This record gives sequence, structure tokens and C-alpha cells, in this order.
Amino acid sequence: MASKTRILVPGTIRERVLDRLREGFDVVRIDRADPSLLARSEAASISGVAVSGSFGAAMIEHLPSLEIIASFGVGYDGIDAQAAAGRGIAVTNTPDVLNDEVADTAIGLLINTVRRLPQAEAWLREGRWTREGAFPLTPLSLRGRKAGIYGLGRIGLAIAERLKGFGIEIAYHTRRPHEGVPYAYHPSLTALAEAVDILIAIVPKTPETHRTIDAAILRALGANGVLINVGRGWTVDEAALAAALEDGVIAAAGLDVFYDEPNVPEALLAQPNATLLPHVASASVVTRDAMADLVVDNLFSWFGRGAALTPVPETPFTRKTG
Ligand code: NAP
Ligand code: 8YV
Repeated sequence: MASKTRILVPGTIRERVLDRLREGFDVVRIDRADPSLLARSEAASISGVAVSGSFGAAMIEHLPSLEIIASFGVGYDGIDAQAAAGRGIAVTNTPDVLNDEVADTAIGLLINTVRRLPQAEAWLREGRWTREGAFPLTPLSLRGRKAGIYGLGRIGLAIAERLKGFGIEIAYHTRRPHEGVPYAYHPSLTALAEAVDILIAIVPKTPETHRTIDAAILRALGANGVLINVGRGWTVDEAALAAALEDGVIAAAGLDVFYDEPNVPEALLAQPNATLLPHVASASVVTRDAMADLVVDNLFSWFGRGAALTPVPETPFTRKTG
């Protein structure tokens, strides 16, 4: 009997990925993506990887027969796609299937941040409604605001669609204007921040986006400004943000992502005008199942018909056979 294609799965991943992979592949498990956990002889038998999290150059180098890395998540900053591309290895991610969930979360986070709904619920649960009366009126409102979207890609567009329903004027910043988009384009993040009073970040983690939301951008956003980040914590200078929240440089912030997850700086935790979520934007069963299925479908498609379904731009390869 011909031996099955072997897929390495390091670390934690949804059980659904493992169950479906076992229907067609031989699954090899290790605790984390660490070359010392896989003997050279076994490493040589691995043709594919399914991973949620990091998979760096050392792991790629350790697997001489590797053809494809299927990553769980649309952001693939944890995968060394350049090292993979250099070896002709395909990398896939999970775009589109999470757009609506992440956009819904961005809007929920925005409303919670502006209208202080988590604090209002805590007021009720702590018995303060009966003891002290009505929850204080919120100084902030969505009424009359303008939103700037930093990164108008798949998810940014889904956020914009939702914001239209709130009657909020929308503008955006990307590296270049996007054709056929009905929103005002700003050629720099500074110009966008100056023009709006809600800034929503949904850009990938790249060398260019590192701590781009800094003290100067927060000053440009202004005292009535609200920052929402559902992209990557990498994009925000967290010390500058904590200071801006404390000093009233901006009014409030809602963050789903942090620089060094799961560690959230004390300086941010101390700010009552920060609404903080533990990276849950795509975290519903239905959406995580769809992401899991796309990870597995990419592997079945690669080994079955020779092409991945959703390769990342750095690795537009088809399978070399024979
Ligand atoms: P996408 O379709 O590739 O969109 C990315 C957008 O960012 C594009 O509009 C791109 O436009 C813009 N962009 C890239 N580099 C830029 C730069 N240096 N300056 C300005 N704009 C830049 O990606 P997506 O599917 O919308 O996902 C975006 C990111 O969201 C992911 O990479 C991931 O990090 C994050 N995410 C987070 C969660 C969560 O759970 N919180 C969930 C899903 C995704 P140009 O190319 O024209 O510049
Ligand atoms: C996931 C994400 O939380 O898709 C992404 O880029 O950040 C989230 O959907 C993560 O990838 C998996 O844990």
C-alpha cells in the first residue's frame, strides 16, 4: 500500500483541522514549531504543514521535502513567507471567510468604546443602578463623526460597508488609491488622522506598518478622537497611546490586538477610556470552522489537483510533480 502524505501540525490548532486532515493524510504532531522536536529522518518525510501561529525559517530549513505551509488566519506574519518562497514552498492563509466576523467585531468594539456599554453593564451587575441611579451619560457619541480606515482591504471594506449604515462619513489611507472605491483617499496616515475623529486600523504586520500609530498620529486625531485597532498590535506605539489616553490627547481607544500578546501593558490596563479585548475578532465557532476548513481544503487541493486555493502573493506556485 502506498504510504500517505505526511502533514506536520505543530502546537495548538482547532480539533476540526486535525479530524479532517486524518481523513486523507498521516498527521504528525509536535508541541511547537521547534526543529529539535523532530528527528532529521522524520523531518525528511514531511510534505505539508498546517499551523496556527509561527513557522519560521529554521523550521522550513529543517524540512527538506516540504511543499506547502497552510496557515490558520488571514494575517500570515508569523510565517516566513520569504524563506518559503526561496525554496519554492507554497504558503496559504485564510482570507475572506472571516471578513464579516472581524468587521462585526470592529463595529461592536467601536460602539463599546464610544458608548461605554461594558461599563454600563458592570454598573447594573454591581447593583449601582438600584443604589445610585442611572449610569452617567456618555460624553462621546457616534453622531456627527467621520471615520478613517487605515487599510481598506477585504476587512476594511467590510467595516466601511457597516459604517455606511450608521450615516458616518468614511475616508481611508492605503499605499495607493483603490479604484472604484467611493471613499475619500488620503495619501498619508497623518492626513487621514487630521481629517477624521475615528481611526480604525486594519493593516497587516509588515516592516512598513511598525508603530505607525504614534504620538504624532494621535495628536492629529485630536481630543475628540477614538482609535480602534483590529489589525495587529505591532502597528501601535502602546506607550504613546497610553499617554495620549491619560492626557486627553485622544478621547478613547478600543483594541483587539496588542504588541506582545497575551501581555497587555499595565499602562493601557490603567486607562478607563480604553476598551480591551483578547484578540477575539474572528473568534466565533462558525468563522473559526470556516477558517479551519480553508486550511485543510488548501492541503487537499495542493496534493489532489496540484494548486492551492488561497496562496499568499509571495508564493504563487503550483505543484511540481514527478
Ligand atoms: P488585505 O485584504 O490584504 O488588506 C490589507 C490592506 O492594508 C490593503 O488595503 C492594503 O492596501 C493596506 N496596506 C498594506 N500595507 C499598508 C501600508 N504600509 N500602509 C497603508 N496601507 C497598507 O488584508 P485583510 O484580509 O483585510 O486583513 C488585514 C489584516 O487584519 C491581516 O493582515 C491581519 O493582520 C489583521 N486581522 C486581524 C484579525 C483579528 O482577529 N483581530 C482578524 C483578521 C485579520 P495597499 O496594498 O493599497 O496599501
Ligand atoms: C486569528 C487573525 O485570531 O486571521 C487573523 O489574522 O488575527 C485572527 O483571525 C488568528 O489568526 C488565529 O488565532
